[in-house]
Amino acid sequence: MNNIRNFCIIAHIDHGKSTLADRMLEITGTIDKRKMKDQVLDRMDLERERGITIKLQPVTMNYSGYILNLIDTPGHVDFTYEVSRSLAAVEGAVLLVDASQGIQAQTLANLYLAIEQNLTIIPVLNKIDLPAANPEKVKKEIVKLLGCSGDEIILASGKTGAGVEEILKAVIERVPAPRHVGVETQDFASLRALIFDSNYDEYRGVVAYVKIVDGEIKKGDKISLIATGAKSEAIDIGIFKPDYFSTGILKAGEIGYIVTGFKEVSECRVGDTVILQKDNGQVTPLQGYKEVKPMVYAGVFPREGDEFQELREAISKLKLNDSALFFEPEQSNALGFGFRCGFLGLLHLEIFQERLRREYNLDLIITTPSVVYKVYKKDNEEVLVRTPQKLPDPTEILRIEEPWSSLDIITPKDFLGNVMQLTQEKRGVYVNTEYLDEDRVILHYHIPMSTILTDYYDKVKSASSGYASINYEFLDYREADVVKMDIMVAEEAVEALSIIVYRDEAFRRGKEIVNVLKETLPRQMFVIKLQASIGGKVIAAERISAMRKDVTAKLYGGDVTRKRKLLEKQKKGKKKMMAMGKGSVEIPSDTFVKILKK
Ligand SMILES: Nc1nc2c(ncn2[C@@H]2O[C@H](COP(=O)(O)OP(=O)(O)OP(=O)(O)O)[C@@H](O)[C@H]2O)c(=O)[nH]1
Ligand SMILES: [Mg+2]
Repeated sequence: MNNIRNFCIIAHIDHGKSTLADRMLEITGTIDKRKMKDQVLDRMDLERERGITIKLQPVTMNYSGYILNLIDTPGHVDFTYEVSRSLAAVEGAVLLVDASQGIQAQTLANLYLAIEQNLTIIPVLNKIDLPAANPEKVKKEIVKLLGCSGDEIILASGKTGAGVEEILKAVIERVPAPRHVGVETQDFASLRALIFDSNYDEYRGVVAYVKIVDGEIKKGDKISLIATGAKSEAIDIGIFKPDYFSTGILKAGEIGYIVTGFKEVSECRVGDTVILQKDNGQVTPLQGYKEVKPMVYAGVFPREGDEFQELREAISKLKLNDSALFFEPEQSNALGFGFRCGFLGLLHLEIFQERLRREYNLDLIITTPSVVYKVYKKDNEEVLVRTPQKLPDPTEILRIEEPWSSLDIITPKDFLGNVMQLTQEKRGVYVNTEYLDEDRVILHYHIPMSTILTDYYDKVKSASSGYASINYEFLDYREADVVKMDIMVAEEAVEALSIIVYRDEAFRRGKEIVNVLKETLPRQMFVIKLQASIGGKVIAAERISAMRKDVTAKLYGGDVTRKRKLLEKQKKGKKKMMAMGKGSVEIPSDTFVKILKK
């Protein structure tokens, strides 16, 4: 066990984690040269198309007599849960900082997560090949942040390969071998394996990604999970290369997978402990994970009404590979049976929708995303409102509270004014400022969660020419003056488009939404009225003009009567379609997110 080293690569988004992992895989000869491609650990098409990592990805490498288990992690704030689960499976973290950008908001957030887990941190200054790199300045930032000495920081480039061997050597020297908690004779101890991720594989079924903390597990062993009580047999066992590579055995300290043989996907949960059935009741569970709290909710309905069962199955399977996802069944008058789902942010929602479409061939209707409001009613009842439809009648409401978050913004001083003005406009409450170095600051604010989830992030980016970065987490609930706004298309309220808005922003938001609809809805044979209303009162309106099919084009010459007759017929047709109301107006799936981001 002394020759095992487990570590993650953590960093702010785009600071080069997956590219650095590429070089490590090459140096250690883990991946065949012919199979090598850029960011090879980004295994989903979606990750490759977007150029971002969405999923944690473990891989086992051999290097100068050591077994190195690396976990590549995402950098985007919506996928922080992937990072924290990875950190719980390892003893060290390589912290990358882009030498041209310096420390950013998720550098700090991910570093603090690693420190909480008592991990050994190896600071790396990455992308030193960039002409804009400023290693001396960034080095100072890191020294100040970590309180380490300058020589502990390794200078590297995932692009050229500079410094990469040095990082591997530092992992071996500085990161401790996986330590056993409890009994001295760990090799003979009872099996305890931490499930840090899972997946549904078409051929293998439910696969658990595990770190073996104590004992060992062999193919064919009878296993059980402590929390869910699920029992089964380990059908196959192996390591990540990064494809599944069967070894038939995993020992204390190692990271690998177990093909569980579970029939129900809900039996396998991240944070649970795998034990041998014979040890049932005799071993204590490993410390699991904090439940993640979704930041934003949306209704998810199949576009085809009869696909509810497929949707249920698909979401349950996807949940295995996306443990931050929350879902519960929901019924809507207009949309039928579906689910209310919780996400960590809008990108998470977008990825969820896209994965269901690609991996499960499901087309969805997603209602306008919303945070959770706490509604205190006059009859002393307190309700959590996750969807605008469930907001009680205004006459019943005493007050409403909304979630707030603590927000950290890292920005160059030059943009301080812009960023502060924007944040104030967005209802942010200033807390204080810290200096990162002579020309960069960390601003601390408190701000309503709903603001961040909408357009705040994009606006901060443009207010700072792209230089500022943000991180946020839930803080508390505070009173909010909000109302429900209905959106009518062709004079019928579209349930999926209702939204809860600040009363003093209702007019502006109403106008914005009908404009977005005007731009996104396809034209029809008839005029479509678009309206926003509050409590039945229209506050904004637009219309999409009719597409006029020229039915007379085929007619030759001046037969006026026939021409008139045809036009009459066309008019009638229009009426019919109008009567069908919104049933005939298709609303594209991405409209809902577009509205929120506007
Ligand atoms: N010049 C230079 N570019 C790099 C280097 N490492 C990565 N890049 C580029 O930076 C971009 C982001 O690289 P990734 O490896 O995907 O970054 P990441 O940290 O894995 O990103 P996320 O997983 O989405 O957080 C890509 O365009 C890379 O080609 C480097 O050392 N030098
Ligand atoms: Mg990546």
